[in-house]
Amino acid sequence: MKRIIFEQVRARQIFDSRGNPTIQAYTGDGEITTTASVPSGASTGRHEALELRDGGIEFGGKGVNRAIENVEGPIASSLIHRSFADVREVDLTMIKLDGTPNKSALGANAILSVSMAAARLFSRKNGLELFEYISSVSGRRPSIPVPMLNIINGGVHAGGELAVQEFLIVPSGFKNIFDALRASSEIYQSLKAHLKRKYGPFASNIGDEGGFVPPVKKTEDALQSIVESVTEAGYSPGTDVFLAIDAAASEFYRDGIYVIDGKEMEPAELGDYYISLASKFPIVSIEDPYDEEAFEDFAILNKRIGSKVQLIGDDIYVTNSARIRRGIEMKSSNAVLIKLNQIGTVSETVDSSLLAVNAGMNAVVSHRSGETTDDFIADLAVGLGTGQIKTGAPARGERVAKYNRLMEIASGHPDIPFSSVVFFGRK
Ligand code: 2PG
Ligand code: MG
Repeated sequence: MKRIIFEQVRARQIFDSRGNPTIQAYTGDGEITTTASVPSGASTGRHEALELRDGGIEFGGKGVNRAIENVEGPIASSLIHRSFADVREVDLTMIKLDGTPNKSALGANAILSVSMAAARLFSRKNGLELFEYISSVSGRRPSIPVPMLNIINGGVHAGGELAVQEFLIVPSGFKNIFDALRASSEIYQSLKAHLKRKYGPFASNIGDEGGFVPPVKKTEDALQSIVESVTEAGYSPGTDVFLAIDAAASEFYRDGIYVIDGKEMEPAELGDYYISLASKFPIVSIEDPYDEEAFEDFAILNKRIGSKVQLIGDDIYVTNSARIRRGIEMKSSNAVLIKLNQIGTVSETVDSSLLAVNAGMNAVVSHRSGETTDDFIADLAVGLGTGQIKTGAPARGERVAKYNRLMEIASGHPDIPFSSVVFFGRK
């Protein structure tokens, strides 16, 4: 691999898919310039790395001028005119410069924008596609991930009444990404017609991740509509298309109680509820079933259904290796969600994924609810080769950018296998 002497480290403000400011960085060696943009979550975990915002009046306090100043000031000074072997060295330099455990001095958004742009610079400089470079950093064989598409939005991603944040389809029974995404698009369109028929024209309004926001209150009603629209689109629920949910349960948890579907539930009751849902519907994956501190409740549920259903930790782990390690020790889940901006550098994201997969867990690369059209995570998912990605509905520019990039990679590299991920009991 060629070393790079950094000659350019800049940043500017752009808008994310919710219309809030975010940061786009530029890195260059005087010959090539690469850019990258960072996303932003809404149901953020308490232990995520710090997203630096300006506060004050402009943009309701969400300005990113301080993050930009940190890129163009201290970060640029620590990188420019210096030679680096790989993105890992760049990341380490920024981590040391920041000096805090959660990147609160410089901002994880500032650091990540440079880390991602730098990964692209290394890939370009070495004549590699980004996924090939990520694969060289991770040491893993590339695969095209099975997509998980969020087609009904609830929780804090929507103005509806569903407590569960995401209702996803998982087209894992197809032979390639093209057929999987074709089915997803057809199901998305059939769900739109189905919801309009059932609930009227407003039912096809959409939420932050491009999924519909029908006027339903109950988890089961949303799942039922999806199952019916899978069939109406000509596919077979439980054979080629499966379901998944992200409960994002921290958002409906107060003082030991979960408020969901008009009921107040204790952790054990909620566990029974998830198990009954998984027996009624072809659910292969449940994310964040409990609050972000509930390692023990996660473990109890994992013991009950972990051999049949993928149980993903997102807010509980925040892509942080120390928290993932705790989850491994306590057997809290059998899968982790992987988000670049929860931890704040590309190499730490790779390391967290490796930690999880080496412990026998699944790792699912994920977008954020506030996204840009940057398609970095498509390459990340392919280069990590862990077999799954969730990046919203098959609609809206910032979501389809990732799916389109997956198809571009698959077209250009027909030798890369489509993942044959196993969802613990269901293939
Ligand atoms: C999640 C994500 C992405 P957010 O909870 O998994 O779907 O949402 O970016 O709002 O945290
Ligand atoms: Mg989540």
